Parts: sequence; structure tokens; C-alpha cells
Amino acid sequence: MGTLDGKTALIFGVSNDHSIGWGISQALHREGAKLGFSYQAINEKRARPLAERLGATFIEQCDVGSDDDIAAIMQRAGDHFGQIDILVHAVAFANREDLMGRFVDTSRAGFAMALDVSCYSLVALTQAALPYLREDSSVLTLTYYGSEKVAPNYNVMGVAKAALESTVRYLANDLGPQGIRVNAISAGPIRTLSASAIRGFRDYQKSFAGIAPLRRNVTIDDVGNTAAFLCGNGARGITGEVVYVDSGYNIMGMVTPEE
Ligand code: 0WE
Repeated sequence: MGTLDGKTALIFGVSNDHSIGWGISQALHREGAKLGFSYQAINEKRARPLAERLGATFIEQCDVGSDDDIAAIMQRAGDHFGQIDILVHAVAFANREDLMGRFVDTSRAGFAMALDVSCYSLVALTQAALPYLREDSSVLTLTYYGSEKVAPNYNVMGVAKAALESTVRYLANDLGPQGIRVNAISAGPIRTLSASAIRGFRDYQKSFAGIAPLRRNVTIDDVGNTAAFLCGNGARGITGEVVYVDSGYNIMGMVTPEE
């Protein structure tokens, strides 16, 4: 049977069938996990049918910027499932104007928005889920290489992802003694709903695939399969880690000139 049989997963961040959260959901479902979904109000029409496709019985709206929403959904998820074994955070947002031009022009409000929604939300969700997370449970989030090295226009999101990766380590240290693991997947660029809002994303993916050792872009299934591994007992010894699902892009220091 599946490697996640008997486990329950609560997933934040499925907007549509291009979402990385959706790739993760499918892999967790395939491995036997029981799924619950939380979607942003605006995505209800697309998210709900997807959740139902995987037999989810818990599908609720939550604004991760609201402590009240988070408290309410965790209470309800806890009542529904009894326990949560897997918490997936596939959420990020920065104002569009902060993902173009110069980082130095970022406003205080734009900075706070990006860090709040893209980083603090992991703390808030983990904090609220804690009463329901048992030993051998796992928290997973998504990051991007723009946290470590400058990616043109990624700007305030790069700073938010740097904070998120650090957050993963601090949460891992806090929760490790309780047998709760906290990890991140650093995915290569994938054409999701948010990525499609970025001009030049196609060229971005093309240059990525030209440089990466595997010479291809990654898919939401690639990320989903690694997510299923990290959330399963096969990864019992891994916590506080950033695992790259990026065709090897991050190991490169110089580009091989094309023949
Ligand atoms: O983390 C991301 C996406 C983050 C994101 C994207 C948007 C676009 C629309 C967060 N907030 C918004 N807000 C919007 O209004 N990625 C790794 C994908 C991504 O985003 C980029 C990239 C890549 C790659 C933005 C600029 C440059 C490269």
C-alpha cells in the first residue's frame, strides 16, 4: 500500500491544477494520505472541485493573513481529523509592483505584506496546528533559490524566502523534541498562476533549463513526489532542511557555453 497510509494531511495553497500545492496533494493522495484542504476565498470555484476529486471531506476557506481564520480552521480540522500528520504550506504573496524594478524601492507596507503572507503564515499555521500534530508528523513549505542568490525582479520575495528558510530551521529546532519535522522544498521555476503574472517567465524557464544539469524544467509532479518522501517515514531523519527539486540548477557556478 502507500507510504502515507493512515496519515492525514492539511494543505494550504491550491489555487488551480497548475498549483504546486495540487502536485503535492496528488502525490500525498496516491501514497494513501487522507486530505483536507484550505483555500483562499477567491479560489473557491477552482479549488473545491480539485479537492473533491481526491476525496477530501474537509474543504474550508482560510485567509492566512487572519489569526482568527487560522484559529478557526485548525480547530475545525482537529475536530474533523482528530490529528494532523502533515501540514503543507504552499502560500506566497507580494504586491505585483514589488516584483519588478529595483528592490531598493520596496515600500514598508509592501515589505510587511510579503513577509507576513509568505513567511509569518508558516509560523502562524504551525503554531495553531501544534495541538493536533503528533509524533512523526511533518510540516512542509516551498521556497525558491532567489532567497540565496539574486534573481532579477524576485526582489522582496527573495527576502521573504530567506526568512522562510530560516523559519524552517527555528521551527525544526523547537518541534524536533516532539518528533515533528519541518522542511522546505526549493523548486525550480514552474508556470503556476502566480508565475503566469510575471512578464518574461517563459524566457526565465528557458534559460533555467539551458543551465540546469538535467536540462529541463521541473513539474508539480516532481515536487509532489519529493514532498511525499519528505512527509513519510522514509525521511524520519530529515528536518530543518531545504531540499532542491530544481534539475540541479543550484549546484552550478558557471554556465557551459552552448555548442
Ligand atoms: O515564489 C514565486 C512566486 C511568488 C509570487 C508571484 C506573484 C505574481 C503575482 C508572489 N506574489 C505574486 N504577486 C502577484 O501579484 N516564484 C518562485 C515564481 C517566480 O516569481 C517571480 C520569479 C519567479 C521564478 C517573480 C519575479 C521574478 C522571478
